[in-house]
Amino acid sequence: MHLLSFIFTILPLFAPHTWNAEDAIDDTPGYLRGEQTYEVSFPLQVSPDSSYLICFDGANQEAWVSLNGSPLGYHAGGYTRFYFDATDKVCNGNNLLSVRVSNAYNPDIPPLSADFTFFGGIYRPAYLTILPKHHILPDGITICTSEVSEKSAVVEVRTQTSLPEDAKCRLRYSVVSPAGDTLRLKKSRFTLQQPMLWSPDTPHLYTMVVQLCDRRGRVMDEASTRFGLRYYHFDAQTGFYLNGKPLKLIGTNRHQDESGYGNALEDWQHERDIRLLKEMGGNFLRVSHYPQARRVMDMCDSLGILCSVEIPLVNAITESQDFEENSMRMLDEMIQQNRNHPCVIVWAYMNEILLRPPFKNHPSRDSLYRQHATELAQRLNSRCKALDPERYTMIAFHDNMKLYNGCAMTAVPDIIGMNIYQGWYSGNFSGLETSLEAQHAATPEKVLLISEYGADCDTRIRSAKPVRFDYSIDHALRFHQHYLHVIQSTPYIAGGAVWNLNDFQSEGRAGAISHFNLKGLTTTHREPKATYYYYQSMLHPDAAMRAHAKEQMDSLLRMPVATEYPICVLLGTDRWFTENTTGQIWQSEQAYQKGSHGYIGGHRFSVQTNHGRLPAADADIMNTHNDPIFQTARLGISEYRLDVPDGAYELTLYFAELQQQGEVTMSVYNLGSKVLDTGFEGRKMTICVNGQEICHDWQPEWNTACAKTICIRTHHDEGIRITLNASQGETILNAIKLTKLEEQQ
Ligand code: GCB
Repeated sequence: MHLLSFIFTILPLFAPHTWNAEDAIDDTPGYLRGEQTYEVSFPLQVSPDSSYLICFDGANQEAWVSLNGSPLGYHAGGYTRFYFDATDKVCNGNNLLSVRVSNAYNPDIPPLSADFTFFGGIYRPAYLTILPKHHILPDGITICTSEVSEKSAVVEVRTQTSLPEDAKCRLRYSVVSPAGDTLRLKKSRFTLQQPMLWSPDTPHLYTMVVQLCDRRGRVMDEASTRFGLRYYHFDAQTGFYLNGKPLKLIGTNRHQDESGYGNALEDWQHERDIRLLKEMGGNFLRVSHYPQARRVMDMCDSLGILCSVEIPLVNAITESQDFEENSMRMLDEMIQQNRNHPCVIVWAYMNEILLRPPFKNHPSRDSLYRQHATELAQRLNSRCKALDPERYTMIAFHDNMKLYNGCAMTAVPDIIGMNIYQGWYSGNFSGLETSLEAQHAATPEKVLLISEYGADCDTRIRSAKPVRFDYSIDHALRFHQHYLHVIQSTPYIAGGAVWNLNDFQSEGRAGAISHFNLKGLTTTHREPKATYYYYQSMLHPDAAMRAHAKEQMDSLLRMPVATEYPICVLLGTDRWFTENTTGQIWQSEQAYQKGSHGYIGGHRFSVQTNHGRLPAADADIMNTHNDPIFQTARLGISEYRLDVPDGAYELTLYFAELQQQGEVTMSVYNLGSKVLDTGFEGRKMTICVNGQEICHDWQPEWNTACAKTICIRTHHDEGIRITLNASQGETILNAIKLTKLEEQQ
């Protein structure tokens, strides 16, 4: 970073912005993936002694930049910084900068597909940097630390400047220690005695200041970078060691978005997230699936969070030269821009790369594709090692390890990252141990780290009988209790990273809150869930904080109590639901018993998938934010009876058709992929309340919330009887609400 002084000016050009903040969470499927143009004009007094750089911290995912009508450059890839030297294009007076940005699918630019929204825009700050004519390049100081121990550390500085290599200039170096002492250095390679080591408990940071001087020793430019000194290694049998001591890596992954902002976050939001992780007691962040804002990495340095950082090769590759070149360039940029951060210990370059192989149904072509993917992994791995021999490398694999062992891809990186969702997408919790043991047996010499694990959880949903895909806090908590225990007690597991720190946007998802992946330990607005407090109660170094976290968790886990009135019931489920706008509690269904209320007859709706049944519809229900009221139902129900005292009532029946006719392809996030014939041929039903017909031969609309309200006066202890009769198919009822009306005196 350039030092703030008379020789350096920054002029903001664009604040973080995305054009998908709203359309990626609305009820209409899809979001704009195409081109938009940004323009800004700015005045300048051009000096011949200055250089003018137009800098972008991130634009997703292709940017064509021009200044005053002439092209400045093009950049592909949405997650790294880039800049263009505009010195010969700026003019005195008004300058017009125009940036065409596209987030359209491009087969040559990763990611091709992934479970997150590909927000378009100049979503990180863009600015004009005015530097001296001869200067140190942005991100131009590289610090290499080797041979670090308690006694000494060898540090080497490399500096890239705007001058030709043979130019007659001098570089001067000085180091400011964490204690604030300045040490002037004669050479770019030097040894520090008794270094103050960096660790999660003592995140000591040094600052390297580099001056670019002319032949007479006059300073032409000055820049600095922070760095830290620590040593570490991974052991395939016993895990991770930092500064000679064992340390289980426990933390989360993180996505860079928030509802209402898309991915155009400000620094305070990045800071808040890393603080949340630290306060939880985490010591590890998998910066996934792409390099993130500078502030994220700075915070990890300052707070002592160890990191892996990766480029966005997710789910699949394209076997083209351009795809490979773009991947390599992303890798170069990631390493160049992040390597001075002492928090970074691992570079990663692929995630679940064989999840969506394009030639699945052509075995010979498929095996060529896998071979190509493995070769690409080898080339990316070699590149990491060539650029930065200090760090470890990792690939995150999905839990079908035979596939990756089979094509020798697991042999490529130093660390095998395993993304495991046993007890969510498949099987049950103990599948975790089975997967780990199998992989440890298959590759005993390899370091294993659980790079992802998590369960979706909507803070509004509770269940006394939790099951996977019910989105309840209760299921998620059990999931995390099991996984954390296994991670902590398995010596050969170097650590684990929860998927995810925060709920994040994934436009194609449908669930309790559609367009979001709900595996966060916090909500999209970063309110901690009970699962967050669980980790804090287990990991925080301070006993009083652990006790406080336990109290917080217990208070969030108190079971809601049904209100006397209104009586609100979800049919076809064990879920309880609390509306967050009104606080209204909806209880789970119960069978009718005299003197109470409940259903008579029928069975629960559930969704048949390729991998078992889901307890609730995987649908984004239109016209409501309270989807869980509509996502379960009782089918074939003949009656709902409420033995209430005589009086005046308002009754609302809630409906949404959950079954589709004909062939349906389910979302892969809800265990689908194949086309299934539902066998459903529609329904027609007639509903009466105490004999009064409220609909005749009617079918609710598919996926659309609908409420039918009537007012009733009951006499002679008749109570309320809702009767449902089908003339075609089965009846359906999703939920009911009964409100007692105030009697007029
Ligand atoms: C994964 C992916 C991640 C998804 C996650 C999920 O394995 O790496 O991108 O978001 O699973 O929740 O399905």
